[in-house]
Amino acid sequence: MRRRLRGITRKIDVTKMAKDLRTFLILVIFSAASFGCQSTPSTTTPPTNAPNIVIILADDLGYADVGFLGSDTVRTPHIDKLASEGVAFTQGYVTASVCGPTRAGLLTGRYQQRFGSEDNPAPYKLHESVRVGVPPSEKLISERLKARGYATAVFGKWHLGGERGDEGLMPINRGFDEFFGFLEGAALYFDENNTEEKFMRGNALVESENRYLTDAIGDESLRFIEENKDAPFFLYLPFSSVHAPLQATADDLAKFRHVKSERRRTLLAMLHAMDRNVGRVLDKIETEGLESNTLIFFLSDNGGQPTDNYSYNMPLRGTKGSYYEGGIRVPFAVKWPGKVPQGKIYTLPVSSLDIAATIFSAAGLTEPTNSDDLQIDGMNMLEYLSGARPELSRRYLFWKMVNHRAVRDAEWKLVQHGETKELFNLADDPSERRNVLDERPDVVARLESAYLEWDRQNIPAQYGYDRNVFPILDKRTRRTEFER
Ligand SMILES: [Ca+2]
Repeated sequence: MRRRLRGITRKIDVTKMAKDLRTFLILVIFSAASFGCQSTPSTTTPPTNAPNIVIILADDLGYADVGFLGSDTVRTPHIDKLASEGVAFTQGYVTASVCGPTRAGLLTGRYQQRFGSEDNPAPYKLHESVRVGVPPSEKLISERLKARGYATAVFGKWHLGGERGDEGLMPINRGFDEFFGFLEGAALYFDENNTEEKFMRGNALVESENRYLTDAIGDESLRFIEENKDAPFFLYLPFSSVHAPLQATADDLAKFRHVKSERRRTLLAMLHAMDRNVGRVLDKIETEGLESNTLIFFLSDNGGQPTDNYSYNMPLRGTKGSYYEGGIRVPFAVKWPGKVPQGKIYTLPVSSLDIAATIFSAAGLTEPTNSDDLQIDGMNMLEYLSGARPELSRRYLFWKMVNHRAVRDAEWKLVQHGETKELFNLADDPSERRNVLDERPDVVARLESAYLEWDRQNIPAQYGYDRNVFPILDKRTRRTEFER
């Protein structure tokens, strides 16, 4: 299997970059404050007609690299079909510019800074008692839906804790009935003998895996849907594609022979493989007659990194790891026939935090009749997509990691990288070319005030890579504790 891997060059094809986005769907606008929701008590009986829920998460897929946002070089027909049959967001944001914290926010529906999961799971932590990952005191979507009677599965990349052997933070102990994939931030796409000791099923390492990882995630998904088609299910699909390492099958590479840059060619082949498997999942849902009762989200966890995985973010400025738009604004779409509009392009800013809020509403967890406050930060898409929540235009969105921070409202965005502050008018300047910090001190003061009010509800980051900030080495070691 490894013999099929191809090498790649380091040259960026700038001409192709320029051509990549045929059109840029214009951005605009707005924001509103977070809010809390109430839920009914947990029950093991799902409500009548409880919808199936699918979250498809791409990894490091940049804003420029889907067909539905205008690219004519990628081949993403199935992802594009999903977007065309639902709502495509032109200003869809994630809560972080790197993998782990975005996932922590996504699966809790809360800003990850609320519970200290501000950085990727890392070897250093603040206190001896810290567990590196999303703390068990936070309830994940999977935990809430499982308590509601859903069948639950995650296939792909976890990156929410447990990678050094803390079993309590692994998927199987976080509300998922099934897990196939890996716990870390990246893995080989071909590793037939599991030499990295990353591929797992449940809580155990697998002996061998001869499938290309992206195809294996698709296979597992089809089996899971087949086995659970008669009960509501929650299927979380965090594909590792198109995160490095750049590895594709010979068949997929052959479809992009015309692309000069070998690295860009490999990226496109990896993306095409993910799209093919998205198509398999969508087809399975359709052929089983589940389409009208299945709520599906697609998004990327952060922007592309053109010098690493060769995924592009044009015309946005910045890359993965940055709070410029290219790091945090991502391809994002939702589909639920009859419940969300079909073929709509939505141009107001929305957040990955809204996914949990929408799911809890769809699954009947948000009736205002009980004391279990979900304490989520997102907004229910079903309300704002129907026009029932006009306050979306007054929303603020926030970002924070180490000494980087950002806040945006309807029109403006304040970015702070270290000591450097910049103000951009995103309505006029979506590519963030003109810093107008000195021209609008009134806007700067308002955004800073909103940020500080938000940050007062956060706790210090609990783990990270900087030993000066996080003095305790996480002594856990992985693997040896695992059964094989
Ligand atoms: Ca990522």
